[in-house]
Amino acid sequence: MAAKKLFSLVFVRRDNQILLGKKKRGFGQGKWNGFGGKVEPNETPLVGGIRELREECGLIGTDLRTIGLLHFEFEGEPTLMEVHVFETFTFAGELTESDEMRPQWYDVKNIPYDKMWLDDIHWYPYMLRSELFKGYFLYRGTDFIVKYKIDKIEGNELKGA
Ligand code: 6U4
Repeated sequence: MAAKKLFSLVFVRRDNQILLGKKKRGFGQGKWNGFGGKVEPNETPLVGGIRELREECGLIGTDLRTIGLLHFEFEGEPTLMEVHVFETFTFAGELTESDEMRPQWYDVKNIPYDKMWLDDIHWYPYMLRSELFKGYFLYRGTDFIVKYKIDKIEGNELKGA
């Protein structure tokens, strides 16, 4: 089986808005996304998500809940990316721009899909409805999805993920 790399991805919500950040450097530079990154060896995805959210935009998520699980493969690359997706409707702290991310609130009806990862348009609708989901995407490069699958799931299917 391919080696697996763990990531977390956090979405902060308020009323009909969602907080996105424009990635200023590295993987996915220039794209709008949730906040997150690699899970450190001593962390759970939840702990990593809370840390990355704080590092990248200054907010402390106070009620993160697992909302989805994504797997990404890139043709010709041996590693499978496993991204644990969280939402929080409550938070503390002050929103600040970081070296990595420029945060901005978006109306949920006005998500900038044309400036995001190609897969986002497929699974954000589940996330925005707070429905648990599981997704798999096979990319060729970063601008073409060879195949994908998304399923709505029951909570217990995420246990042990
Ligand atoms: P460094 O550069 O070591 O600080 P780190 O912040 O740990 O990196 P980073 O920024 O590479 O990790 O993490 C990538 C982030 O992008 C994670 O939150 C997962 C997320 N992500 C990766 N592929 C994605 C995709 N296809 N669609 C998406 N989010 C993705 O919406």
